[in-house]
Amino acid sequence: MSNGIPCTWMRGGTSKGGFFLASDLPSDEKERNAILLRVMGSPDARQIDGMGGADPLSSKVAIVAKSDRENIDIDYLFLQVFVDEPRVSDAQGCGNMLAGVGAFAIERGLVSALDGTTPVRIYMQNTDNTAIAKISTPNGVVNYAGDDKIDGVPGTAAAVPLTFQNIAGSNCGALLPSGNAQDIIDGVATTLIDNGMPTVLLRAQDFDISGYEKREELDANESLKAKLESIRLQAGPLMNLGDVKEKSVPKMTLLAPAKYGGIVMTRTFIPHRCHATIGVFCAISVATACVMEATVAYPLASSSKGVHRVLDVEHPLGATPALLEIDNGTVTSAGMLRTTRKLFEGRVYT
Ligand code: NQM
Repeated sequence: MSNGIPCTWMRGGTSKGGFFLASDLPSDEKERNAILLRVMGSPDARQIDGMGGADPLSSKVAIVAKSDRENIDIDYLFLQVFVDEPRVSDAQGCGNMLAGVGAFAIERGLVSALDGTTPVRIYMQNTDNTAIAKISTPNGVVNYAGDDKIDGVPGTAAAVPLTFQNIAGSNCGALLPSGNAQDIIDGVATTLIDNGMPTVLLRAQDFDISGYEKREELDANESLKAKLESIRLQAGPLMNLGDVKEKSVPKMTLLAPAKYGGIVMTRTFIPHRCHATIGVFCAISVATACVMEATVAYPLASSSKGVHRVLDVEHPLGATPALLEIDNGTVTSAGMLRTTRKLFEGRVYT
């Protein structure tokens, strides 16, 4: 590996990380993970000896390959490289990094671009689900510039609309994996849900916080984090995830009434640090719970109506709009608008 590995650094949604062709990395998982730890500079809280940004949201990897599945263009494997632990996990997907995958695949010649917009059909290996990303490709060339804005990212860029089907139970096997809309854990009412991301929903008020605190304030609240971790470790087996001590799922989302006209306010631990915004699939899971009557989210959520709903899931830096299609009270498909930006292309040295 002394000649380096071809790699593109991209922002995908509100996250950022390294995008690799699968063919440029070893197929042996242990060998691959050792390389990715070196690439990011983990384990080290500052990731000073690597490309990682000392934050779980900028210590992410997308591995992309041409797919041989029917009606699918590319396979996408997401890996979370832990910042201060020597661990690489494929236990979750990532809808933010997903926003960069289509553009990367076109630029690296895995998908032929159309003139205008190119739909890229993506198989998400982590969850065995598919997504369609629509990439702006005027004259058959990827265009990153545009007028769309997502909260948590300065400026504007070209929209990357993402759509998903059948993501209920993506990791847990069922939308409500415990079979209940509410479970009491450590005396606290929770909703355990997976509509794309295993998520534990909790009422902020049950932890004597408002749910409107800043990310830094929550990250410094050790007693809150200890309570959340105790609940998380018990929720793992109830969500069919087994022992989650060393996993980045389930995510822990604290809810409060919306403050800016959205559906609900959130603060999400992923799972040990508070997210700067909220993940794509996590927002979809939260929005889904907001329209299900028996969940802990429902009484806190603003009301919403219709078959096609845009539910603004509020977070520390604004809101993430989850697009839900609802048939007879059941969420049948979901979508989200993201943007992406290519930051750097070259070789990364290990
Ligand atoms: O939920 C962070 C992110 C994510 C995941 C995390 C994500 C999703 O914002 O789909 O995008 O929850 O670890 O990148």
